[in-house]
Amino acid sequence: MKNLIAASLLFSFAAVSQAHFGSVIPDKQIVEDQKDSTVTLTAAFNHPMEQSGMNMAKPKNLSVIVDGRKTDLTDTLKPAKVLDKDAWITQYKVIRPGLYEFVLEPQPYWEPAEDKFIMHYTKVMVPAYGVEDGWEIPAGLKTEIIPLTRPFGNYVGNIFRGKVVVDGKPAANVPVEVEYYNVDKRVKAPNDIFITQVVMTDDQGTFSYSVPWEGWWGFAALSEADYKIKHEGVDKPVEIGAVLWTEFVTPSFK
Ligand SMILES: [Cu+2]
Repeated sequence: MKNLIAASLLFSFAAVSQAHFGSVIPDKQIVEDQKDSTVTLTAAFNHPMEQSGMNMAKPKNLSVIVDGRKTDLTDTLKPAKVLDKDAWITQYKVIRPGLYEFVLEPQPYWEPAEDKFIMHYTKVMVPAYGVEDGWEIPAGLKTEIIPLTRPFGNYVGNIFRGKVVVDGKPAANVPVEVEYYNVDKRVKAPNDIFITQVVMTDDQGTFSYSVPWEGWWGFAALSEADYKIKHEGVDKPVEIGAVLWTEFVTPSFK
């Protein structure tokens, strides 16, 4: 009996510790060729390292920011399946040189296992035709990671640094969960503890993480919103996540 209770306790802890990530991942990290200038973006909500998903309701908003100008792409989203769950896809043709910053605001997601809503504001940046300026400029989201390391063109082993803000103010001492987008589950964690890597922001809201192998990595800085949302008539807390995706690459050697 005691063992059973212990086991079920363990079980519930394991469920709680699963890290959710909003994801917006482009099919290429850089646009450099006019003949291959359409970026396919996939928006989903999942556990990237474990490659298990949740259904994502149609996002409230997906926009692209170029030279400070924001264009709404929400109507271009089409339903798709990612890891057998509802996800969203769009294609965006990049014509001019510039830094293209894609930002997604989701609908609140009700997570019964955590008794709260989750909203991950997610962004990814794609430099096009040699222009990379502006990656350090905030997008003006409710919460976001402002990169202190350029969020593209990075080698494996580089340290990624970012500053987390909520309503434009530094988010001090909040956890930043880090996960690898584990395509085809090619990486196996030695223990569940390894699935999500965790760092904290300091009192300035900054964090750093050294990326150990190539691929797309998601950084999710988690705060609690200053408002509640009702679930079946009861006020529930809202986890707001600032998520940023960035790809790290191993160069080829002659
Ligand atoms: Cu989940």
